[in-house]
Amino acid sequence: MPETPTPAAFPPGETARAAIRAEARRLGFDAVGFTEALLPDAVRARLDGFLAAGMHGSMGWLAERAAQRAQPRGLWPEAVSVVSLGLSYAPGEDPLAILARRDRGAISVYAQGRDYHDVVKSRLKALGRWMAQRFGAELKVFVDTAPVAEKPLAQQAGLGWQGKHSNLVSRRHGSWLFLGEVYTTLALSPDPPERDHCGSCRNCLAACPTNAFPAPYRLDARRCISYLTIEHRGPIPEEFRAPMGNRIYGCDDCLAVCPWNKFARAHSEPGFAPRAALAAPKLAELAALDDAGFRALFSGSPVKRIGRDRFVRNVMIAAGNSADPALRPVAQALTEDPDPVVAEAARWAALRLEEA
Ligand code: B12
Ligand code: SF4
Ligand code: SF4
Repeated sequence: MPETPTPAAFPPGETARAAIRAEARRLGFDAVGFTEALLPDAVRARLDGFLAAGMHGSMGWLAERAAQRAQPRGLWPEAVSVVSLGLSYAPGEDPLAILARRDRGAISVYAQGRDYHDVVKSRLKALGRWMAQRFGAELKVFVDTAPVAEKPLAQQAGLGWQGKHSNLVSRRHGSWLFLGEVYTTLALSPDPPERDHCGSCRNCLAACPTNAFPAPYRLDARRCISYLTIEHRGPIPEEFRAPMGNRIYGCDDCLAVCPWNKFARAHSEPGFAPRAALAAPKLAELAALDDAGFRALFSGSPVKRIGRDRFVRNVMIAAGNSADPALRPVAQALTEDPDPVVAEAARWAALRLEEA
């Protein structure tokens, strides 16, 4: 375990904690907690187990920087404390209702508004600037993409616990928190970690359309629709195509069935308001997108990063599952697409629709 470095500013104590918490709230964060920049060896062991089993699929970047991910001081040796922050994106309406509208595409709640990376990052930077000015501390801010174990840190900082679906669940915000962190040289006394409140519930495990949970708390990402639609390049394996239904970007099923969501109030972040065009888009219109049309429709949205080809591949799987005869010529038209993966998915869809 790395040694504790000497903090730059010592000891700011409770006043600093209260001030940081107040500033984070003022900036719009819904959850704030503090923890030492040190994770138990169990986090590394679990990550190693996940990687050794190949459950990360093609996300090689998870393996490449495992030591930095599993231990904050592996990434930044000077880090003393971590401020863990949560921003709610709890939907105002049932996120699973769209699954019954087979001629429409289901885009995960988190991706229907502005890209959360931008929204969270700008607030983290504002908090970081304020902390640097106020306390003269050094700091670094992260959201999602850095090698940081965001969920174990958030649990340790008391924001919630890693539920059986493996995401962080909060007693106040349910499964709907985005996470971000400030690593700092400031010594801040830690909050008590949150304990597990899943009890005997198994809702999320039962709800998964692709049986992606080999055991409670363990996710085989290769089977997860979120991975298949966002991270996975190439053809989607046959066994997952029908269970995908009309999910074309991400998946909310295991999050949405969590009983702790009933305590969550709908978020009030204007940036996360669903864009009208992304709440229930018509598959026929999405299938017609070329590169320029795709970039224009998804400007400022996280969907943009998967590119037109991967996106239209997903749309073709949803079309094949739609049983909508009007989508047959749409699929047929894409069987000659210059992208071979799109063309193959379109042939599959056209055949399914013919059989239907
Ligand atoms: C890789 C990744 C993915 C992958 C893999 C998901 C996964 N569960 O790891 C894929 C693409 C599938 C994915 C999907 C989603 N993701 Co994602 N993802 C990440 C990322 C970048 C890294 C996560 C990671 O380290 N995974 C590696 C595995 C090994 O870690 P783990 O889940 O913690 O697994 C541990 C448990 O299995 C645990 N374990 C094993 N046995 C036991 C036993 C007990 C008792 C316990 C407690 C734990 C435990 O040990 C493992 C290793 O630590 C994080 C951001 C970050 N930097 O942390 C976002 C992040 C986890 N994702 C997020 C979101 C929102 C999603 C989606 C909901 C998006 C969507 N709607 O489609 C889905 C949810 C799918 C799911 N059920 O997890 C949010 C989650 C917020 C939250 N409240 O937790 C994060 C934190 C991004 C953010 N900054 O907000 N994601
Ligand atoms: S996001 Fe969907 S596919 Fe992935 S584990 Fe949850 S329910 Fe299963
Ligand atoms: S649905 Fe149930 S088992 Fe899954 S995370 Fe929520 S409380 Fe835990």
